[in-house]
Amino acid sequence: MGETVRATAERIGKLEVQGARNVAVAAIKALQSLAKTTKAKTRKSLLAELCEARTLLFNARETEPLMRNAVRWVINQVEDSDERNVTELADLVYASSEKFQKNLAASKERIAEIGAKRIRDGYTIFTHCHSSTVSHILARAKTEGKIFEVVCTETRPAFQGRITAKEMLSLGMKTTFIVDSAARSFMHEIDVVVVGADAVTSEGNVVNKIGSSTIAVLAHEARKPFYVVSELLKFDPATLYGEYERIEERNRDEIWKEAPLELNVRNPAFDVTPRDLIHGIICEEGIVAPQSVAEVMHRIYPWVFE
Ligand code: RUB
Repeated sequence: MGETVRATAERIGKLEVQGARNVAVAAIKALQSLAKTTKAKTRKSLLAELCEARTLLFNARETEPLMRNAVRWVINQVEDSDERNVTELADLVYASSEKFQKNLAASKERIAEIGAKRIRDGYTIFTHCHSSTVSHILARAKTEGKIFEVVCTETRPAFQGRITAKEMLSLGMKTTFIVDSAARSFMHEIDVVVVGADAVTSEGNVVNKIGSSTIAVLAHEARKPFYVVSELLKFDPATLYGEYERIEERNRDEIWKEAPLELNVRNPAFDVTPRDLIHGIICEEGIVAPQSVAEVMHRIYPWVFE
């Protein structure tokens, strides 16, 4: 087992790597370094190492179907191959990871191209947490010469909103930073809400950073469009077969280190935004209704259902 897989899983668990895309990329990069350093002598032992890596990575964070789909796909390439030579198989792991990352990068560009069209001159865009995909859309719109402002929440308890705020400032965007509980006070001043996604279920509901569903309700109340930006591979196939997407519950210390011990402190990392509150899902295939995501998945990524 390459130490890097263990180290990567730990970094993911500690939020040193955050955001679904970054988590997925870190995970398959760890498989690449496993492929480079493996001492496995047989196909069977390489597969055993890969399976151990899969368990470590899957357990790093619960609500990460993009990472699970990515790792599964890479390992499937080895399982489906008739190759017996370990060096060849290790090369296959490396090349497959590379291919997956290229596909992910292409999706990101396509999403940015599509999403940027929804941003008009003079808009104020509301976002929550830090989504590298949302940031990329905003950067693209800016490059296209659009003039707009961003309002972002700080995103308690881990303050990922600060990453977004700094990114927006570095792009030269006029940016307003608010506490999460101020969302309703600002909803009337904005034009559109755009958030990322960690998971999309078969029914078209979206799992994203805790507070996203509250913001969706507020957007609905204020009659502002609420868009979710998501690569299709954030779809969780297990939800099609009845599983609920598991919501990661993090350590209470993230909220209040010195909290009285008898106090029940809860720290769910994500919540579920029901599809009825979502205007559209901006993905690499276009802007789709949440209800259509499963169908689009079947068409574009049939292997996810295998
Ligand atoms: C991050 C978060 C992001 C999504 C999408 O949560 O909820 O909106 O992961 O990000 P955390 P991306 O900080 O707990 O990982 O678009 O980069 O995949």
